[in-house]
Amino acid sequence: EDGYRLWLRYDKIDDAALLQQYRSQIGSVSFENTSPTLSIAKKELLTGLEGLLNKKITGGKSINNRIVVLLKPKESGGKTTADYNPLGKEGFSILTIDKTKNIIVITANTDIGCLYGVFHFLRLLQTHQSIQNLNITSVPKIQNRILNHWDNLNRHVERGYAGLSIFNWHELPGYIDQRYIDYARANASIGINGTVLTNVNANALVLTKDYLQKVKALADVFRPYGLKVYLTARFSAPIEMGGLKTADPLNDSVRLWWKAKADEIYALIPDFGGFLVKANSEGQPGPQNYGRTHADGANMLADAVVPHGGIVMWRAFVYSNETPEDRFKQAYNEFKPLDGKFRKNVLLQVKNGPIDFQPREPFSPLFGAMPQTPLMMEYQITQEYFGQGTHLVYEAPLFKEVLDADTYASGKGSTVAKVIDGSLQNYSITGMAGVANIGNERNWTNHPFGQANWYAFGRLAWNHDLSSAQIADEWIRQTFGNEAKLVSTIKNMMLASREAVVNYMTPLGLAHIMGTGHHYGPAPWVSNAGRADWNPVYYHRADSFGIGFNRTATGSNALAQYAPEVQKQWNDSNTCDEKFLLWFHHVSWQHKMNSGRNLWNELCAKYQQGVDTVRWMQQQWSSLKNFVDEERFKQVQMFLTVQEKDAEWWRDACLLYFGTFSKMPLPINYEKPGHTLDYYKSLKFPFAPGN
Ligand code: BDP
Repeated sequence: EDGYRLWLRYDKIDDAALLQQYRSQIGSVSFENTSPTLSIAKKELLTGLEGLLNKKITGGKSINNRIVVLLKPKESGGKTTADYNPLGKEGFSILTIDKTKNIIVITANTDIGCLYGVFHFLRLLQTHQSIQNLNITSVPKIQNRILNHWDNLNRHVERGYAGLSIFNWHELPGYIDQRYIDYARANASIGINGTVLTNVNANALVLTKDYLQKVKALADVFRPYGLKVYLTARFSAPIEMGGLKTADPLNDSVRLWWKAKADEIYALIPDFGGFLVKANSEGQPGPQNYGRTHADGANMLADAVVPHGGIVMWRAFVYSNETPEDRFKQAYNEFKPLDGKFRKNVLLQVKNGPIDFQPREPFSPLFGAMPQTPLMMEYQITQEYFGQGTHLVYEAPLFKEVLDADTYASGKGSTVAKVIDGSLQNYSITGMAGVANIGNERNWTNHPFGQANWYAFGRLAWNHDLSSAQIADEWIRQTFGNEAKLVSTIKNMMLASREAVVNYMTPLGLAHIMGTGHHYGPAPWVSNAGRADWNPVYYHRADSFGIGFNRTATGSNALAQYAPEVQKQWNDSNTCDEKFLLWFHHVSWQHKMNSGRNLWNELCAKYQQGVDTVRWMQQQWSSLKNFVDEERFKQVQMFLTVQEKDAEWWRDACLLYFGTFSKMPLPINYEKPGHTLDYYKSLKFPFAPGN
């Protein structure tokens, strides 16, 4: 059990009674239409059923106990009572149409809808659901559900912790690795319909003729799985590849160059998705190099792809070293004035929080603030700031926390989810992106539980109403098994894990106090990074009075970027949710917390709580020895030991350091740090995966 199969394990159902029941309910399958996608659906359904039921499934003529997969019949008066209108291009229905004969229909307007329906049906069996009287309709809430690979052409993955890139550019287009097919299949099973193949820190080489042939080979593999390919566009490509003197987006030759490039791409890949762009951010070139705005840059690319139906995802992760302005405020300041200035096929891709994928951030103030520009969400699935490939952290609670946050953009209930699914501000296109955590490790994600984050991202992009617990439940049943103890134990671990990591790394609203470059361990003392806003001391601002970043009106006033109701929620240090306290306030070490403790003691308690939760997870996992196969049991066990050590390291290094400001001792009975502060400061990580 090496993890390669992900959640698509179709082993025989081990509940004898249920197996018997399913077997009697499912005898044959029939596909009423044909297409490359429907052949895949058929193969998947047969493989799945034969594995799960451990019996041969026929395509035979028997009418009873049949599963029928069919496209919307062209003629009226077709075979189902399905209502096709709401299903759109990707939705599906699964209906029991004849209770006596026991006929189940999986149907959609499109073949990809049918494939999604087949995966959903198999999931019902994998998770031991009843398949009697089915009446399911499922339609994605977000149109573009996209993985962002930060993969370089030399196969190094920026912030990747699961081996090399799965895309082997050297061998493409001649050699099609089976992994490409399994990757597409896994994505289709959770409704992911797009993939950006290349790093946002882009290399223009991918836009050359030879590389486009390789991209085409991948697109051809992915197409029947409903997975479109996208590329990152390096803004200076017209200079680097095209021999032009400028990349000014208002220059005619530049515009023509991009137009011709888009035409060339679409001639090879007619359903190419479009471009993702990081511009004028962390050293990447962009329109501002020529005195133009982000809208000018995005619109130029949008014009190039629009004749072919393509989109541009323009990143809002932009901040400048030159301005003394709080980094928190910069994306909003930059983009809010551009609302309404983008072409219709541009989405602004906004990271969930205002800074950078920290274990906990308040939602980005851009959400809700740009009613005339479709904003899409960018999450980071890869665990750059979450213990990387070694910590067990289930990210769905983070994803949900942001989706459920209320922007109050149009009064109460204006959640971030409603902003990005377009329902609040009538966006015509919608999207959600996740920075992939996938590599060529045998089990795809290195940590066996990393798979859950890929899974959760896809499921939430399809339906953000699902709860973290529901998604965990599904994933565990498909990935490990259905025994009640197994499911409940793992679920509890997963649901506690994100708060644990917040506690042992950055409790009470701390952020960005990790080591420079590699971003793995704690380094709150760092003050000499290349830019002020890359320094941990910039973020925590600890001094003899207290700790935290004052973002109220007496400080940077970043809070003013939120709706008044949100400001009200956070702008008083006595009533601010303690989860976000140090995000918005510089608070005295003596500040009285809800627990009755002062801030210093609360900080100590939180760090300890983080460590304790990891130890609790270790115990929980140990209790599953007889429920989990040996291989994965050991892997997770070893990783939990690493995680425990790392949690202690974070706790000890941070508290020793912050204690030099608070001048208060660790509470009595507190575990003594293993080493001195100097020791933690001296640690070096020459082989840690950097960027
Ligand atoms: C940061 C990463 C860096 C990325 C950057 C981005 O450390 O490697 O290039 O985000 O999102 O979190 O562009």
